[in-house]
Amino acid sequence: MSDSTQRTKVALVTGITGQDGSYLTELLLSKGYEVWGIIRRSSSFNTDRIDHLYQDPHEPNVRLHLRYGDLSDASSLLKIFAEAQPTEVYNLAAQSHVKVSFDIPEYTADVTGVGVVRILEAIRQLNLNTRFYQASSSELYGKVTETPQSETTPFWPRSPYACAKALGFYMTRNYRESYGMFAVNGILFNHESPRRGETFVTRKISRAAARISLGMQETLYLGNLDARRDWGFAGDYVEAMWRMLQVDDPDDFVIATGETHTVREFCELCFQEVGLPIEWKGSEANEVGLGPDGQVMIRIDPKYFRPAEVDLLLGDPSKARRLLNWSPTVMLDELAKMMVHSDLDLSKHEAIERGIATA
Ligand code: NAP
Ligand code: F7E
Repeated sequence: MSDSTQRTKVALVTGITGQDGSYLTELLLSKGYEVWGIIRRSSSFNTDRIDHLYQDPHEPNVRLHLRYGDLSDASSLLKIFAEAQPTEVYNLAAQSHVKVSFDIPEYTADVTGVGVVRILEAIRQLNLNTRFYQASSSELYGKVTETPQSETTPFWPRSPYACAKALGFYMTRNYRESYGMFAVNGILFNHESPRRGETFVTRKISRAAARISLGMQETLYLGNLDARRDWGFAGDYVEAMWRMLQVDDPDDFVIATGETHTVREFCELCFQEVGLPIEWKGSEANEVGLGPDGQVMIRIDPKYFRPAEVDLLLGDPSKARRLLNWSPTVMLDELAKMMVHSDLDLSKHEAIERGIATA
């Protein structure tokens, strides 16, 4: 394939309505790209995160185009890819919740795994001169065999989600090797933001800390407090995705902060930020997080435990630092503050709307 950097930049983003899709689209539009986004049909609006980027399709010089499609439907993908003629494709769409993947394993395998094959085939069959980014995940390391984890660490997936991502990872690499496609895997460790879905643990915690401090919620129920994650900021990580498609030689990269922290520590940071330092009492399923007046703010609910857990993730981003000149700008302290303050604003706004507070 010839060098796509010679042509007008046209990016196609799947999962554009998600956390990363929204930040990536902002970045690409700021760099002058024309962006095509695939949204899936839903019975209610699912475009909250990109509404601020909406452009009237009837206006001249529109640079954001949205089309309905689904990763489970090859025909919709072929049609949109043929219309957009992208020079860069970012596959961010997925059933991305690890715990949910145990409940809907077949659907997760289809969308998160086979969906990647459908995209690679669309690119191949249409003979598109494009560069392809696959959203691979640190969940691939699962039951880790070494720490920190790098591009050479073996995979040991621990959930249907991770197994589906393994298919996507190897298919991406295989199309690179088989057809000379510019196809890369970003092995991204957890990344969060005020736009993170509310059922992922960081957002669940920042939102609860805000609401408990405002008297809008009594208790936060969590699962495993001792899981360790390498959490970064989504805004930093979409920059790395873009950089991966600008290098001369396609390759796979770990993107991480190089620090690991427990869920428990993230709770402490968020509740401290709203003036409710936590005292932990008890153990295992009976452990509770008490507030300054002895009130129970956090309880354990075993329904949030996973059939198989990923205990420890810590990434080594040195290859990305060296070859992409990428490094994280936001570490955990600042990330927790950013998320809590955003959730305080949202919760205050909601309280005013519901008539339980005044402006
Ligand atoms: P997210 O917020 O859950 O967004 C997922 C996106 O995929 C949403 O736009 C969703 O649409 C879309 N989607 C789901 N099923 C689809 C289908 N069948 N067809 C088309 N679109 C579909 O995820 P994220 O945090 O932005 O993550 C982006 C990607 O990176 C995902 O592939 C995720 O697995 C991967 N990843 C994430 C992390 C992380 O820490 N965030 C780390 C490593 C890898 P709706 O808005 O309609 O639901
Ligand atoms: O869980 C523990 C849970 O759901 C983190 C996805 O973006 O990152 C994400 O996957 C940890 C786990 O993220 C609750 O057991 C405790 O150990 O926020 P999470 P995840 O599973 O790491 C990877 C890199 C991806 O690729 C995924 O797409 O927190 N935990 N209590 C809890 N988790 C949740 N969700 N809810 C709890 O109540």
